[in-house]
Amino acid sequence: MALIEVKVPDIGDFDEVAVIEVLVKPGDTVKPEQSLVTVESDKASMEIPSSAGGVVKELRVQLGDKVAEGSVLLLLEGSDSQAAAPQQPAPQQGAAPAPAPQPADAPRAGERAAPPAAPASEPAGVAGPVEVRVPDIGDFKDVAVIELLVKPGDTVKPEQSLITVESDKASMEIPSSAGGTVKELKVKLGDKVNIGDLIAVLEGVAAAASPAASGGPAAAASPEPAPAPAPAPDKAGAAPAPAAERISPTAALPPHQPEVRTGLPHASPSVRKFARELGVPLEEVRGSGPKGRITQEDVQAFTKAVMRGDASTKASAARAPAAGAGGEGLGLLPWPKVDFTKFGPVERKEIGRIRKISAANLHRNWVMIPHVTNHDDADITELEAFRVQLNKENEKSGIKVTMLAFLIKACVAALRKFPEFNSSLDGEQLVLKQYFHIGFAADTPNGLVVPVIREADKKGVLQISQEMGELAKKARDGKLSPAEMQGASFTISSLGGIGGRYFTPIINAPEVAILGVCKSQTEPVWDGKQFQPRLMLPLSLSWDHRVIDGAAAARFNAYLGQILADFRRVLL
Ligand code: CAO
Repeated sequence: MALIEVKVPDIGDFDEVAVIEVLVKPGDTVKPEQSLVTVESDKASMEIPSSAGGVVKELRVQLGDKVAEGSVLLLLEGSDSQAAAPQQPAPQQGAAPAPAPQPADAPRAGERAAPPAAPASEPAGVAGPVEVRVPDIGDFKDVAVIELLVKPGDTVKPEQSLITVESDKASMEIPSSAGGTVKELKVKLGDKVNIGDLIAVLEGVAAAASPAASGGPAAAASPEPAPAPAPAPDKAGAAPAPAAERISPTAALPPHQPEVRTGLPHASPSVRKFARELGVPLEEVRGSGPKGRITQEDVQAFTKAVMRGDASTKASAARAPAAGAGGEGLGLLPWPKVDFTKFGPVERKEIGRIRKISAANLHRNWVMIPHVTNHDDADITELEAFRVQLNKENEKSGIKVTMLAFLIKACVAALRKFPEFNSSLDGEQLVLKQYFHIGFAADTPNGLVVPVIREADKKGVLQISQEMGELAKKARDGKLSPAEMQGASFTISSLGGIGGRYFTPIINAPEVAILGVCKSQTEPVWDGKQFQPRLMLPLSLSWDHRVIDGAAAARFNAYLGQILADFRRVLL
């Protein structure tokens, strides 16, 4: 199957227009005439249809790209049956003129094409009242005035939009054919206008931007509208191609019925441009205009609401957890793309399923929870002696008690005393849990998992040790059930068997705190008279500052230290 390059057809004198919407993606099947992208100049937006049918193989443009006639939009794998007539080259200066736009070429639903300014009724350069009329707007009859963009007294420039009109299929801004001061507006909201209708009277006209002023066809002096759309001058001020040589984006294609497209937000090009400048997603703005049309005031109101915190955009709500891919969502630089092979040999490995899941969760938690970590030390000299003694006594039972089992019990006591550490945030409410299910982070060959000891408050250290051993084995064998990893109200992450001093554990949402533990060491501790060798356990408590304050965290750690120093306090 042949690959077809779909290019931007002749879009009149709109050169270098920005791509503001990409309506298809690789893999999509498109029909001939189906819109592929929306482009926009500062006056109009229009959809560029496909010249053929087929499957999109590769997109050659992205949002924000500037395109002009002939730019390749995408590669299509077409089938003969789907391929439309190949796009004709756009007529060149001096080539045989293409027919003037026919009804089938009128803007399609969703297109918002700005017609060229109608010639002013006074020659360019003549000061005095000038009548600005509705230019040729194709086959649009009786279109409603839905926006007045100027008022009497305003100074307008040639080509500045005066009003927006709308049919049931498209909206367009009508530009001024001259510059000057608006003396009188001859239309009001809701009026129905047609080609040649008077829109405004300008005075103090200094220069006209009609085709006549630009050296275009000599129709300027005529108060009658031009017989066919005459292009506005291009940015460089060069004479535009004669009207008869301009074709609409769809003119190179077989005639088609206008199709109604409901996906685009209902707004004029100037409002779209305004929204884009502010970064406002128009599809999330409620339009207060006729037929739900979005006005500039709607965009302003939306922006104010977001700034006040009364509303958020879908993108901003979704952004934080999703930002891992690039960082652009948080306004950060994109993640560096480096060809590491330039610096030495490398091997690429797929990231495992568990690591992917835990990475996404950890990232969300780190980004969304304002973490603070308090570090402290607990004197576990006596507790460790007891633990060693216990293990000796229980040697035959096969149950090995580690410090973690004591820590679970000690944490339950601290959670009872400081209930906000055993809670979750739910909107405006704090959910205080009356159960004590303690998760513990387990390192497995496949990545990090967090099995849960349920109702740790009702279990003794030996039972907790036994369950922990079983759950840790299941975790390493990849046999933990989802239920065995759910429902924790607080988590402990122990690196005690490995080493290190302190670290910042990431809170396991929707919990609000997590205790990190590192390897205990014998340290000289001053008892008021002399240094004593004491076994000190480093504790790192991370807590959610939306729920917990620093003083409470310091008290929690201090209390935990007291319990670990004298475990009889658990009974109190
Ligand atoms: N200080 C000194 N020694 C400690 C200790 C501490 N705080 N905690 C445990 N130890 C000792 C144990 O007593 C044991 O010693 P022996 O082999 O001499 O008996 C040894 O370290 C190994 O203990 P363990 O790690 O097997 O047992 P545990 O109950 O302490 O931990 C488990 C179990 C599953 C939590 C652990 O194996 C594990 O996976 N830890 C890693 C958790 C993790 O990855 N956390 C980071 C999360 S953030 O990425």
